Amino acid sequence: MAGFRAEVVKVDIITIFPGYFGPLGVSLLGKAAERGLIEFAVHDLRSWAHDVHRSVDDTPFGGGPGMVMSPVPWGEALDAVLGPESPGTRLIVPTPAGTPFRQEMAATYSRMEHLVFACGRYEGIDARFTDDARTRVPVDEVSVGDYVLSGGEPAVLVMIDAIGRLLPGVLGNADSAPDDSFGGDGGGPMAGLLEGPVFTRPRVWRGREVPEVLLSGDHAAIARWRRDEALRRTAALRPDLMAALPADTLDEHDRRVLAEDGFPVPGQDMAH
Ligand code: JFH
Repeated sequence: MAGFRAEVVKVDIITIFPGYFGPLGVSLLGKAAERGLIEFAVHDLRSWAHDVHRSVDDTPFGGGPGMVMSPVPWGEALDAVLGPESPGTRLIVPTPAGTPFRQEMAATYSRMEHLVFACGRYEGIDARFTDDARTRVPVDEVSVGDYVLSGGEPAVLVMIDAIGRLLPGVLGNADSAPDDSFGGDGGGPMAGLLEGPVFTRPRVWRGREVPEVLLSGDHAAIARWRRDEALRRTAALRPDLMAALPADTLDEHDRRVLAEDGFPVPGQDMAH
């Protein structure tokens, strides 16, 4: 399976708010769908409801606030969108109690041929739905951040955006987002760091000048400056990312930049 890429990624989305996914027809993803690189199908969960009111929720066993989504329509909806055999298929269920969604997961998903997103509402979906689904397809319960949304829909838009821009041909690039290998989300020299500031014309705007080094044409000096800025910003805003850097990621220059700005230097003995 290594190096395999489907020529088109099929994306099924199950939701009680199909209208929420209008944005998939716009911008980068809309263009990608027009060009046949990605195929979206949005399904109304209520079409698998059984009563006249097309209800999909019920009161929680054990008590507590709100309502819980019934596994009954969810099970039938999944049956309908899953093919007979499904290697290369993944069911992704947004939840505030899931694995944090990260760039590497976006990259993994961008290499799959079939993604199914299950958007819950209310207090979530009856847990037996994912338990049952796992017997047929790999299931990821995923969180897009430590805050509580009103449902899975905005999380799915976020994930599909991150996945979509990694598909070959979706950005202006011939290959998949090659510039990312020089940024924080690839395997390049800036891996694991936040990006520093970026600039364009005019060279002076409201009295603010673009940093001289960026006009110098000295590519080594520019790369060094960008790394310094990335290090400073990451140390200031994301101590968790600094702590996660592999020990051999920081060279002597990096350590001096951090120490000069008064930031803790990872892996350095602070005792003396
Ligand atoms: C979703 C909702 C659970 C219960 C204490 C904290 C939460 C409201 C489906 C993802 C991220 C979501 C998300 C994803 C799917 C659903 C609303 C769920 C609770 C107990 C309240 C329903 C939320 N990253 N954030 N939110 N909800 N409480």
